[in-house]
Amino acid sequence: MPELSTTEYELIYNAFSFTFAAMFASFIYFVLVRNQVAPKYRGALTMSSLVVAIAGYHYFRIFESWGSAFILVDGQYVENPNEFFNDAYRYIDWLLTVPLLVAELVAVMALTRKETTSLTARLAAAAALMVILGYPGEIADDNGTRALWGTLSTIPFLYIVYVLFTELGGAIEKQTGEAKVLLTNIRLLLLATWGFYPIVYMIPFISEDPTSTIVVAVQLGYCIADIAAKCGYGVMIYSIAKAKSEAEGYVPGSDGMAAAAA
Ligand SMILES: *C/C=C(C)/C=C/C=C(C)/C=C/C1=C(C)CCCC1(C)C
Repeated sequence: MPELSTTEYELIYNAFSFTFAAMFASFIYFVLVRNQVAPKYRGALTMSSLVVAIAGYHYFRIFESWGSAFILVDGQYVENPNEFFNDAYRYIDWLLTVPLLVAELVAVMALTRKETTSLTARLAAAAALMVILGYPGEIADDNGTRALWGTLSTIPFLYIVYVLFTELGGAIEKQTGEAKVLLTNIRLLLLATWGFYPIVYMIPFISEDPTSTIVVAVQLGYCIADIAAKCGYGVMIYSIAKAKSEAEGYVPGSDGMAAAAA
């Protein structure tokens, strides 16, 4: 780890703190709006809540790890010899949340059980493989190793994109009204936000020795991407579930009354 100026150190400190707050607030929101959608879409909302809960927990750990990985010496933050900044939290987080994110997209589409199982299994497996293959490159000291694992990780990534535009594309075409528009948009959001991660991953290729600017850019990049890909995406999943519920004539709160009347 290179030395960081107080501004650089604090920028990342605050970015982690903010991302934690965003995950925490999103969790409360997704839990509160869950009953606004028809029962068959609630599974997707539950997955959104799990994603931000898992990510919030990991951001808290990342935040703590950042806090203890540096010590202030003569106005500069230098690496603490007794603690290291643990990047593994981020990858463990992705390993759990990335498969859930693809699963919630499939869930909100309410396809047949067979289609749902097959799509979820393949997309979730590819997502997990992508994260596992990326990790050795992320922690590598040399850019050759980083490039090798990054390339391998791109293979399952491209598979996901392929499925999103072929099979899932076909299923989106069959949807109607507002839900169809929203589903087309969320697919673009997924592509844009997920596409941002490999770009951030490539920042260290700029130079052989990691400079403080590179460290800051990578951490900040991942924070922004995580907020968009988890909180923003979750809000869109909710909009889709809500639009589909309304189109199907669902009235929020009506299931409680139906149960009471029965
Ligand atoms: C909430 C976290 C999300 C949505 C994380 C997504 C991560 C990726 C799409 C990562 C992709 C990568 C590549 C395609 C190649 C380089 C290595 C990775 C793991 C950064």
